Amino acid sequence: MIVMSIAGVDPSAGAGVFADLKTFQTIGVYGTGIVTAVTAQNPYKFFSTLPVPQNYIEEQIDSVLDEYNVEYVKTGMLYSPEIIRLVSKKIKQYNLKAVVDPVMVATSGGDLTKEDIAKAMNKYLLPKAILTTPNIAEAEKLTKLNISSKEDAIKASKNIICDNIITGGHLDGINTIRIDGEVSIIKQELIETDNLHGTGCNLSSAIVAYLSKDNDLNTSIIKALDYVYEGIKNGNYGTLIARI
Ligand code: PXL
Repeated sequence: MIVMSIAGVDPSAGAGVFADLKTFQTIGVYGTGIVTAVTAQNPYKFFSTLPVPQNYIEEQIDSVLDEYNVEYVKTGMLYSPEIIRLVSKKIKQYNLKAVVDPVMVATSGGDLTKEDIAKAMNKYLLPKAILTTPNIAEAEKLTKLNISSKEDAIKASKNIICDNIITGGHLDGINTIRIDGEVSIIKQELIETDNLHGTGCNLSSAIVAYLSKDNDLNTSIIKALDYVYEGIKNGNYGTLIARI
């Protein structure tokens, strides 16, 4: 049971590859981490981003997969359309089952993407994904629809290219899930907290960890929602005021 995160590094470790590795470890799978970009940030302030050259992202992926047998992978911060293209090429090459967290805007307002990357996500990555996990803002960018109600979220969920969960931290805790064309809703109580930095990252890595432990997609999503919810309650994340 070896899984992989392909994402950016947040040195304060509430989000990004470091956070993913902690989640993999906690759920009991062995995690590997491919770094697409290094950031300088803490939960309160985003300083800067240094993207890793494409050929070196590729070399990291090849070096791990040369030795390790990985079935499930999550992608997080990919930064540019070029990196999105590269990562989708590697997913195809190694026949990986990918959960895509379509990271676009940092909750702290930082530079997580070079430009509008929704187009590249839709064109290259989502057609190869087994699931994508946008929050409301990301789902709006992927679909070009406004989402301000449950009905809007259902419509957007049906419009996204692959199976998806639109997380409901900005929609009264209403998570909209579409698996094999079937839409379902899981409503969670919102918790009053300032510990939400990285919750999106941890949700997608938890889904991958549960999938790798032989849970089906629906069960993996439910378990991952519980895992993140408990983490928020226990204050496991960074301390930025935000919602997944
Ligand atoms: O949660 C989005 C995200 C993803 N990846 C990295 C981040 C953040 C948010 O800060 O830093 C590396």
